[in-house]
Amino acid sequence: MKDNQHEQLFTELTAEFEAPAFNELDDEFAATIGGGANIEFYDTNDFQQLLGSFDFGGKSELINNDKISSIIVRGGFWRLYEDVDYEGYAQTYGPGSYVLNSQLNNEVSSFIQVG
Ligand SMILES: [Ca+2]
Repeated sequence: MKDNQHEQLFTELTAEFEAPAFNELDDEFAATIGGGANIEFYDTNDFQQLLGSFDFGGKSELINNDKISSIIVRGGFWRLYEDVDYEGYAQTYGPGSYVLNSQLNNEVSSFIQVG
């Protein structure tokens, strides 16, 4: 990579970091840089390994099935389900930071915004 290309990439990343996160529903990995979305999913229980983030909507079958261990909610209310298609054990989360309980830790397969 030439230096000018590197610089352009850095500029783009900086711009993305400063902009409000807004992600396509089918692109769970688009927002691994930046943060600030309404909900963020993390692989670890300490909010360190970002799996994906969303500003609205939901997914009936997560790409990161059975991986989520902690979440940060900045806006709205979100319901996380143990099974795909919004079935099985579920829990609703409002704004805050949460380590998932043993029934959802590494078990979440779908989620949807409910408020
Ligand atoms: Ca995990």
